[in-house]
Amino acid sequence: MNTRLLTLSELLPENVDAALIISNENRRYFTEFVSSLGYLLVTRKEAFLLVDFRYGEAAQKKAKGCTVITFQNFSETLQKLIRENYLHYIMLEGSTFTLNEAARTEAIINEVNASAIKSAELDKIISRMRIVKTAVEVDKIRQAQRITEDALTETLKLVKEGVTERDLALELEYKMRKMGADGISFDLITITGKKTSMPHGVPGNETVKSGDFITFDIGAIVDGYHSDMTRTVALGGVDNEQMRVYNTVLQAQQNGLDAVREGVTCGFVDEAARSYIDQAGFQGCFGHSTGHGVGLEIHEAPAVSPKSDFVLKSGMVITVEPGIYIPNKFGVRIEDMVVVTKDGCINLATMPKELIVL
Ligand SMILES: [Mn+2]
Repeated sequence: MNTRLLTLSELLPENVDAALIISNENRRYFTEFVSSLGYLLVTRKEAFLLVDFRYGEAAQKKAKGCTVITFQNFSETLQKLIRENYLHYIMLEGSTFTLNEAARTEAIINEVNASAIKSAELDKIISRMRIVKTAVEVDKIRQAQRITEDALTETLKLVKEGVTERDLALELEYKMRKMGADGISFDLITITGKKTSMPHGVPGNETVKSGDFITFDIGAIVDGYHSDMTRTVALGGVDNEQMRVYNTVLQAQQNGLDAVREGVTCGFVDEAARSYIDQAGFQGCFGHSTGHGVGLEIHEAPAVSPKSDFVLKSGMVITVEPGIYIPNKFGVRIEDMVVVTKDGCINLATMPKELIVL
């Protein structure tokens, strides 16, 4: 077993003999092998990666720290492993098995007189491991962030009256992939005008117009690791109200960033950003959390949400992304991704945040 698998096997609760993992991200995290289907069985002594024929050869070559088994029949293979390794209690991942998969897997396990434990415990154990990033992981996130920024810098040159939101999203994706990204972190958000009041608006055929805000909430993936950044820019110019909202979000975001350090709660960071927005008279206009963890998934622990008592630790990667959204008018969001340190944070985003007017 490799270090991560050993750690997991040591963290298994006393009454548990093995963990059965099916999440793509978790299989990748523990074995470094990428596939869209597979099962990772981790006992106290050994780890087995079960894949079908499509992945057999590649898994033999690339999977780390585990014995690769290419199965013809998953049920028979799992039951054989349960008997040979004297497994009685097997924990399933609570958040990735569908109801159908859990029922089917439990039936397979029960047939050989073993029990499936269905709870959130295994997910919590793995989340606690993944939440603190190694230097290697941070480096991948940083590379993804570099690509995101370079692609946005290039794409901003194309912003002019008449360009559609869809075109901006496509240009960004093309550039990110050209620059070496595995893909995009999520469906890119490139929205303009009134649509910017919808935090997760979907790019359509609307065109960029002078006097409008344009929100870019974008990210790339490098070696499985995501980046996440939001910038709001304007075309032509902005009025006083737009400027006031922009500067309020900018200061709230700075207050959020200033609050980040090891030992503070996520609720403290959220409050630092949120209270500034509320005090500026925009109560009710910031209806989402201040941020979230980023890694092998675009949204992972910790949630930087109101009143959260979760305590930040060095090496966690989180976003700080407050916004103000005024329905039927416009919205502004500014988002950076940071690594938590002992006395503050390292901002992985280097792109300017003063309002860019194109
Ligand atoms: Mn985000």
